Amino acid sequence: MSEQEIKVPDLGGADEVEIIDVLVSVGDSVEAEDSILTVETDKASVDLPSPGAGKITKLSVKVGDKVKEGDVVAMMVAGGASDDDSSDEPEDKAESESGSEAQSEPEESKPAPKKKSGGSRKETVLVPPLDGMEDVPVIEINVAEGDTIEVDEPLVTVESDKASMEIPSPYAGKVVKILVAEGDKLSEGDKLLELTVVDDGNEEDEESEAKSEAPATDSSEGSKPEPKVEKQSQKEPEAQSQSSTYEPPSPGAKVHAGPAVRKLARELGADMTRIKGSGPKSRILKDDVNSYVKHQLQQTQQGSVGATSGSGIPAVKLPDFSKFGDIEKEPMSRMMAVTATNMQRSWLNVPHVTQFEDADITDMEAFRKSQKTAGEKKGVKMTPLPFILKACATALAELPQFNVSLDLERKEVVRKKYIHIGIAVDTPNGLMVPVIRDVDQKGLWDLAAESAELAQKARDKELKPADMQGACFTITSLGGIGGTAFTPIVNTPEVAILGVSRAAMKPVWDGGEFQPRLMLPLSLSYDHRAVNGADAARFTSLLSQLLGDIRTLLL
Ligand code: CAO
Repeated sequence: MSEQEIKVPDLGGADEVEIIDVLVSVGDSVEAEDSILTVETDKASVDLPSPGAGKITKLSVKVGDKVKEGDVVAMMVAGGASDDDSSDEPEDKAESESGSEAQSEPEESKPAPKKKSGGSRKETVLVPPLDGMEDVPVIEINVAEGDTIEVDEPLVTVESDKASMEIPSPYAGKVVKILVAEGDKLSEGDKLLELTVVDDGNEEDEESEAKSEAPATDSSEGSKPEPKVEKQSQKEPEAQSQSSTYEPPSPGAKVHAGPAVRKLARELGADMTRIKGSGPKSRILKDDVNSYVKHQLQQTQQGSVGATSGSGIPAVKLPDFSKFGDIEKEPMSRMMAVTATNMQRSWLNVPHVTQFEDADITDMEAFRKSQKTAGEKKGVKMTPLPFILKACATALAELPQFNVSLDLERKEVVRKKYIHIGIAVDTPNGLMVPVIRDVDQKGLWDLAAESAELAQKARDKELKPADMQGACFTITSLGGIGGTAFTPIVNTPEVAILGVSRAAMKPVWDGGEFQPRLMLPLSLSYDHRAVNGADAARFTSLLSQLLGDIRTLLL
């Protein structure tokens, strides 16, 4: 097939333009109009398209070169890209390789066989011309002994003062021995590695193809493929945009990485501008990409404690606190980490609104105190909590829109016919929420005994997972500690939570004069998707009414 020149087309009046990106490599199959390279004029960057379908046989330019209309930038052999692809289909080669691997040793010393059936031979890959450079250090070895590789797969990366290049394999085959190490200095003709090359029965075609791809190749002396100058594909931003967990790349951020690493990052949808390179001059290596992706996955699974929240929200950046004074670091307890994840999940998922109300518990407190002796006999302490539990159970029964969970995936509201209420317990190990079942069916003494028992179990780390499951609603009482109001976070998938603050004597206008009344501050946070504001006000008013006259709890 005859070679065709790919020339710079009319540049819309621009004289000389700089190549900012080379989008193909020797050996790549392209379709008509596929972008070959990107140039930048004063006004815009422009992609130069391929004049037809075929295979790139030569690249005469690199990033940074200046070109003008009519300059030849590459050569190609015409032909349908898909047809071409089928001739070097990796699967075909892999198949023939596995079928002939056992024969590789006896075939090794023989000249390359001219036969249609598969066979194998050993090749030594040599360093190709390096743009006139010598003694260029190897900064990365991209393959390992035993790897099965494809034609054009990068073998090693070398880096000069000006550019980094990957030396591609002229053959498909298996890496037998790597003859260089990182840091070695290479010049044209140096031995790179030994390969067992598999013949797939189409050797003549393959040879002529290999020659056009790598003119210096000589199977008896070793091969000299064209090195690939580092390039960045156009498709990268597209791959990155697939993941909403990444911040947009910082404009102008310079990324140092070879094509194989860029390819890997593209395949994994990793934003290279966010990856820290561990190679020389902060060059990004394959391991860096893999570690970054692993880290991102872990954060997503843990509910986002890292670079982003999993909702595209940038993480809080921590300063070096030790600059300001002595510090000490300790790992988070498991409970703290789990609570953090749950809180953040609820906070990010639920549109929260908090409704405030005061309940006049003067009479309730008088009654509660009157029960002190009875409580001592029973060995149970009656605090305000059982009254609040009972009042909440009544309110949940009367306003069942609070006793639901939302299944947004199925667009369903799950209505619960039972009333189980969680109570937040402050323990030395963190917050725990044991659940009291069927609160509506239990008396005040039972509720007092059960809440005290569960709170003790929580503090003694004796709660079982089942003790903390199944709540419809949660009460978090800070009344024993203090405060006038707070905005609790809904314990999803419940849709509401009642915060209780410390009761205080307040002057309350009775229509004729101010009366000293013991007022209990209530803070009801709710999921505004499930509950509307009017219902929330009804709920807290009802609570206030029930606690204001506890006889109504019996009705
Ligand atoms: N106003 C005034 N006094 C109150 C009160 C209120 N709202 N609630 C309780 N008290 C009093 C009690 O009557 C008791 O006083 P006496 O000893 O004089 O009788 C004292 O405060 C201590 O009560 P308690 O806290 O031991 O008992 P409780 O039934 O009220 O609460 C429990 C039990 C488990 C809810 C509570 O101990 C607890 O852990 N609270 C913290 C919950 C929490 O951390 N929530 C935050 C979650 S979000 O971070």
